[in-house]
Amino acid sequence: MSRTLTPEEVERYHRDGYLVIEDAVPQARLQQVIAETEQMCDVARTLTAGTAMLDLDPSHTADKPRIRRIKSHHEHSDFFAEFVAEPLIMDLLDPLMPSGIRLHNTKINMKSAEVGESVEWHQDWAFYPHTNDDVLAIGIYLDDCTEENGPMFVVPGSHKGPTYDHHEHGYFCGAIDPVELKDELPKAVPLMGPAGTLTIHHARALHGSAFNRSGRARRFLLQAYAAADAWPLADLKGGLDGFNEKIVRGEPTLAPRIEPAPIRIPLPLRPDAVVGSIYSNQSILENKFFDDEFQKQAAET
Ligand SMILES: O=C(O)CCC(=O)C(=O)O
Repeated sequence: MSRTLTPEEVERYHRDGYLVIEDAVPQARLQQVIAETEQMCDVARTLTAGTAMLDLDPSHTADKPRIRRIKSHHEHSDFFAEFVAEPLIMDLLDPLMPSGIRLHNTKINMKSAEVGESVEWHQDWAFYPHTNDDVLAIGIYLDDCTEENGPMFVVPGSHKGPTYDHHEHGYFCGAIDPVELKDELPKAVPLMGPAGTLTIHHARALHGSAFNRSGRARRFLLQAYAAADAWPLADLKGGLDGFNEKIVRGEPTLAPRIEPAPIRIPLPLRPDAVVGSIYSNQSILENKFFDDEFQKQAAET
């Protein structure tokens, strides 16, 4: 049984730039999502290098498979091709995107037990600016998520602030120098909950997440959506037909809505940038917040 957001939740989303909805995904549906995710990971036992679907952790071996991310899960699975238009997700998002909803991208961040990779602070908006900022991502925790296994943190209200520089050495790296964020990061809150918890975060919201050094995995399915009348400024992957095929609710439009929001262009790319790997692309950031040395220096200053 699906539901839409309450007026109170809509107000909170607009104020804070994020929501956490526990028990949003019924257990039976969640188990299907988990089973499909695990099936997609089976192939990792035969791999020594990443593929278009799987981003592997540097510690991966065939005996001990360690996957960092399933990239674009909807492109590799019939189940997920349908799940991007899951009514329970669409009904929740309806009041936030009344002009219709277009899928932007999908991924499942796996955060394996003991080695789960951190994600440095960033704004999704810096990767894909649009003509208006009705752009967001839903996340579904596939495992119980607590302080110990690397929850995603969000800075409340940051979706109304600046769009930060996500470049290092002149190249787009998809991460912000934490020195720029020293007044913002103390306000960050962890988004946690039992498996089946659904999160929504605004594309301009500052967010990131720490390593998972615990003994429990923290798998997090993410699906990003834009309002049907928000057009990307940087590229139109797949031409007009491909773009329109991504409408998951409502109708396509040739009349983009333009509303001012601060933007930056996610270019130039580093010559060796890895498509779909935020981990690899963020690696050139000199000051890493989710790094013991940086934390130590920050505490001393
Ligand atoms: O997995 C996480 O906690 C952070 C996800 C994220 O921000 C991303 O993959 O862009």
